Amino acid sequence: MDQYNGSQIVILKGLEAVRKRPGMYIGSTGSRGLHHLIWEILDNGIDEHLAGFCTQIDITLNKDGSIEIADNGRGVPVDIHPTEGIPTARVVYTILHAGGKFGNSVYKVSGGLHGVGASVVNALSSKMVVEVKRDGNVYRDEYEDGGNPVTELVDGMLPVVGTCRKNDTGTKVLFYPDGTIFETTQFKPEVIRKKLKEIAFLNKGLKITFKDKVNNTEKTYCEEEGIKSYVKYINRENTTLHEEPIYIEGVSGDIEVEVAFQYTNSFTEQINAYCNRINVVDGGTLVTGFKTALTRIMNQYARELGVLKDKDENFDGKDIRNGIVAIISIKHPDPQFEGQTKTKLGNTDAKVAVDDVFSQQVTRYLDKNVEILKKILDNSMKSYNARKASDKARNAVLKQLNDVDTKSKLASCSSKKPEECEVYIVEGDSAGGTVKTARNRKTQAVLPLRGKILNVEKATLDKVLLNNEIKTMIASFGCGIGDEFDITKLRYNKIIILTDADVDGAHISTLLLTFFYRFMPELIMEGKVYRGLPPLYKVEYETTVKNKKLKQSKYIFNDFELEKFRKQPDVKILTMQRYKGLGEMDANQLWETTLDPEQRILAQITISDTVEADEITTTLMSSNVPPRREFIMEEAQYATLDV
Ligand code: 28F
Repeated sequence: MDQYNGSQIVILKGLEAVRKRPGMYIGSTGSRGLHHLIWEILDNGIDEHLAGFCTQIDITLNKDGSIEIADNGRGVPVDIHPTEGIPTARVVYTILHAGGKFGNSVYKVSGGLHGVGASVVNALSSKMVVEVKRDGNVYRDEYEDGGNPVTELVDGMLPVVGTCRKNDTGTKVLFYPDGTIFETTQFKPEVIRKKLKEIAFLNKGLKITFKDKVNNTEKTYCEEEGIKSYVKYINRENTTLHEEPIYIEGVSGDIEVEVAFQYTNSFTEQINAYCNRINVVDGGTLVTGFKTALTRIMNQYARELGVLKDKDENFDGKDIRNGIVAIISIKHPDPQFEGQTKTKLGNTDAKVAVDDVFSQQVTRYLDKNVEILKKILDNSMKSYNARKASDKARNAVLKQLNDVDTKSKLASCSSKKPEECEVYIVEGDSAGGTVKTARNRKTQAVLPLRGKILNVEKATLDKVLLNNEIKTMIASFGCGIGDEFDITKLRYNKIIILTDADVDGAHISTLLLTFFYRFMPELIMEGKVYRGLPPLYKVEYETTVKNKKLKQSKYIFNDFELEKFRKQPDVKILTMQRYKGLGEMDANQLWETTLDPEQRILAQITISDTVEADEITTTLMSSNVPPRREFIMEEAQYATLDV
């Protein structure tokens, strides 16, 4: 390659680093990481929209597995880059962190916090083609095997492969994810559709068309009402207290603020916050600004209207947000993202700006719409009263917890050292019985669960506390629940969920995980929760070792493993037993496969980033069953194996 000069070598070294440690750049090489490639390229088109130059983005999933993304923005510049000496477009696609996202003033506000750049996508693609329409020309550049340019430059410029009208501009990127890097290269249309929907809500007026050539479908996403439609969409199956979401927009200093919210009759609050279109899952200053303003304003109204009589009486912020669904979206010229996962906004001026814009506009709206105001205050009053009542009830139940008789159900272990103790939560009394026989009595406790535990998704804490299975669990763990939760008091180092590998088992573990996630999230955060993986098969087989035929047996944990085993040369399967449930194993088999710390397989339940956690809970909270099952199956992918 004639352009393979010194700087090109440096460039390829950069991309090489991406190929060596893809996880560092896109999180994983699984399905999530794969889709990240699309989001990266998409982000650049959205940035061009944010800058005011792009109205339409087309995404095509091709039959050959490639993805094509095209926008009608200005087109990536193709001039010779002043310092790199090659076309700017090639710089963008081959130099790590190029693209003008960090500290570059090309884009006033950039959505690309996570945007590690188009070059990363190139590095992880077996082939990539970029086409730029600018100044009436169509320019093209092509790369292979992780970003190696294969297009010969003409007088240092990208070749012109066609012409177009002068005002017809844009960027088109086609790429094939590299099958030697990703565990799967199959894009999931439903994942893409879900993301495009969110993008459409957050980018009012942007038209995004998704063409799925594999399934022959096409859909255009465009939300003229932006985040207001987002709130409507979230509440599409909820009972709302007022017809239309309240929508507020304005500017304070150089910060643009948009808020949409609507009350429902549920007992939860959901506030999704975005800064420059980035979902700040941990909230931060923009959420604080919204909450402070809402609480202050509603308490003022409550007093004015005589809803609150006593001068010193106030609604709690929680009362006022009871049942609220809100989207906050701001645009900030210099966002500071904080926290371990960089998902919390730190700028103090964002708090002031949201408070400022929100309080001005919302009072104007509520002064005119007193009916709605009254409904909100009435709702706050209900929550206020319920909270007072349930505080009492909860304290009573919490006190009672100390007296819960765990003996009748829990088979405890003799050791009192939490670091060596584990508790198996087992589906059903009969399997529970076998586990009790098989276990190591010193360190392994067993808690059989009879039937299904309460579905906690919509229940309040005091309801949850009335459920016997749950009460026993809390009492056995010893660390309390909710606000009173104290992980240092946990009696076990591992909590191991053991269910049959069928749908019922999956459902039970979903319910358990929902319960942990909602009321004892630290258990999961601290990596205390595991799922035991009992084997599916036991095979007896014949194999040849040093010219001698040997009979051996082996446990196999899934169908994939079985297929692999079958294909092995030199192995002749003699008998095969399929375990339909834990109940079919005797104590010895159960010990060998599922209990013995030396041999068992445990999947640690991890919620590594809060985004995932949030999505999972939402999925879990939805009332249709299929997505939940999918969660259980999918989630095993993320689980780390600890053999
Ligand atoms: C399918 C994905 O990537 N669209 C893009 C632009 C437009 C400009 C640009 C992109 C300039 C200095 C890098 C054009 N004219 N869609 C896309 N559209 N990048 S990516 O500039 C890149 C920066 O360093 C653009 C004037 N300014 C910017």
